[in-house]
This record gives sequence, C-alpha cells and structure tokens, in this order.
Amino acid sequence: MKAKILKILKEADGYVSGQALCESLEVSRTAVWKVIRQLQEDGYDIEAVRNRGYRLADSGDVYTREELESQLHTEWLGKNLVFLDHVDSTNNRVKQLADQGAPEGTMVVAVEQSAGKGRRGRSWVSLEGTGVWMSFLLRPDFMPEHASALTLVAALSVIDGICQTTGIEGKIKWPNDIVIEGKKVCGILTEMSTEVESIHYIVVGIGINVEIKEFPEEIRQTATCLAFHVDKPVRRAKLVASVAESWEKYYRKFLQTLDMTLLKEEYNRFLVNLDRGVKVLSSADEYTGVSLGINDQGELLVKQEDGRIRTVMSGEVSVRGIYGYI
Ligand code: BT5
Repeated sequence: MKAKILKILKEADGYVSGQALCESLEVSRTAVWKVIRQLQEDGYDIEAVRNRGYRLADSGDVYTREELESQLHTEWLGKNLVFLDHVDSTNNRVKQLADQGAPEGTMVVAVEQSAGKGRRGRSWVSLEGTGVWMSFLLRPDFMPEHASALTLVAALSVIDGICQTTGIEGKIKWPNDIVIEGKKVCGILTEMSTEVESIHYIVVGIGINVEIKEFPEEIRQTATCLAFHVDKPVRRAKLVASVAESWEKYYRKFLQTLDMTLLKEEYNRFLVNLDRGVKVLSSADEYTGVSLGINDQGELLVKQEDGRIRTVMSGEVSVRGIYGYI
C-alpha cells in the first residue's frame, strides 16, 4: 500500500484528497494516514492540508526500497530487488543468492557495507548513507573469455547514470575507475563463478561515492564524491535507477558482438588517460608509453617510445599516470 500511495502522490498534479486515496485503495482514512506518517518518516516531504488532502512537495534523497522501485524503469535488471540497510558486501550477498538459484537481474542495494571489497583483496570504504553500493547478477551463456569486458560496460553505464542524475561528466580510468577532476568517485568489481568452459554466473558490483563528509586518511588524496561537484542534493535512488537503465542499454550492445566493438568509440571518448603518458605495472614487467585507448576486446593499447604497441589486459596489471594515480 505504501508503494501505491507513493505512486499516486507522485503522479498527482497538486493535492490528492484523503477520500480519493481511501476509495482507490479501498481502505479507511486511518489506514491512509498511517501510511502517510510512515512516508514522512522515510523522509518524504508530504504536506497535509485540511479540506484539500495530501501533496508530495519533494522526495529529496529518500533511499528506500519503495523509492527505488518507483524510480526504476528497467526491463529486467533489478526486477528482483533486495534492499538492505546493512550488509557485509553486496557482491557477497548476490553470490549467496546466485547459489540459491536467484534469477538473472537480481540486484542487491545496501545503505551500508561493513566489508566492501575492491579488487585483489583490497577493501572499499562504504560507510552508512555516503554512497551507492549495488551489485547485480548475470547468468550469460557466452564463454568466460568475454566476461572481462563487462567491467568496461559497467563503467560506461556509471558515466551515463551519473550524467543523467547530476549533469556531471565523469571520466574513465581504465579499466574500472570513474574519476572526476582526477579523483576516484567510483570503483567496479566484477566477479565470476565458472564451470568447465562455461559461466555459472557473474556478479557486477558498483560503488559510487555520493556524499562523504570526511574521507578516511587512506583515500583522502585520491577519492572524491559527487556532492563536491554539484549544488543540488544527489538522489541515490535516481542514481541507482539511471545506472541500471544505462546498463541494459550498453549490455544489449555488448551482447551483439560479445566484445567492445560497438562501445569502443564511446568508451575511448571518456578515457581520462587517452593520448597521455601511462606507466604499466605488472608482476613481470614495468614500462611507460602513451595510452591509445581500448581495442575491440577492451584491452588497453599502449605505444612505447620505440613505437611498439603493446596490449594490456585488465586483471593482470595496474595502469597509472607517469607521476601518480592518473
Ligand atoms: C575497486 O577496486 O575500485 C572496486 C570497488 C567496488 C566496490 C563495490 S561497492 C558494491 C560492491 N560490493 C562490494 O563489496 N564491492 C563492490 P580497486 O580497483 O581494487 O580499488 C580499491 C582501492 O580504491 C582501495 O585500495 C583504496 O585505495 C581505494 N578506495 C577504497 N574505498 C574507496 C572509496 N570509497 N572511494 C574511492 N577510493 C576508494
């Protein structure tokens, strides 16, 4: 009933009378009033005026399951939605659900993660209410070698989602960071469970810093959040919904070729280190060169001083600016 009342108030142009709500939901006035109170407690600014009824003034940054559902206009992603106040890691929770047979598109969104994960055992700072921590499940029938490009597909979705929600144009630091003015605002962690020659499932996890008042010491120099770059409040529900909608759009293109052929140009347009000096660090090797952008497979092309072009595969290396993070 909460979701229904919310929908009616959102779609209404002005006040909706208590009587009209009672009639369309076939419940008592007291029942309506109780739900209005709950919505106000969730953070909705609902005006109640005698003889006129209720009006939703502003939904602010309300971050609840109902708000997210009312914003989410996807075909399949997030139709099975799990919204949690606390979790260790949304990626871990999606994996558990996958093991229990959850369908493709299952999405877990949390207000706080106590053990957010980065790549290779690193941790991801995800304090309560400071960002969007979301993960979703894919059950594709393509071969495992195509999966590494999905991190790049997710990066494009985040760029698009951030732009639609805030107007900010982020940049991509290949393969999995989104940066604004040289600082990291989002990280992506794609994990895969494989069977022989096939994918059991894939989890795509996305963390976006929305409003962090004080960054922990270890990321103070390199991290940023969206709120630093816009005047208006950032709505997390809208951000999740926009990223999810963009994911469907880009993933559909990815599925046509199972690589980045149709997305390469757009990806390279957002690449922060395109045509700039980069340092490639792997366990076996370290070299510098100029980044030429990605190829169809999503590998980064780096031109060395001697003119040789090397392809860098994600997962095995770290690419940095010559003098620092970018
Ligand atoms: C990543 O790893 O950037 C992937 C982060 C993925 C986080 C999401 S949140 C939802 C889902 N559930 C999870 O448990 N994880 C995913 P990596 O490239 O390894 O970068 C990790 C490094 O980024 C850390 O070692 C820190 O230096 C830095 N870092 C940690 N937290 C950060 C934050 N909130 N903002 C910016 N930088 C951060």
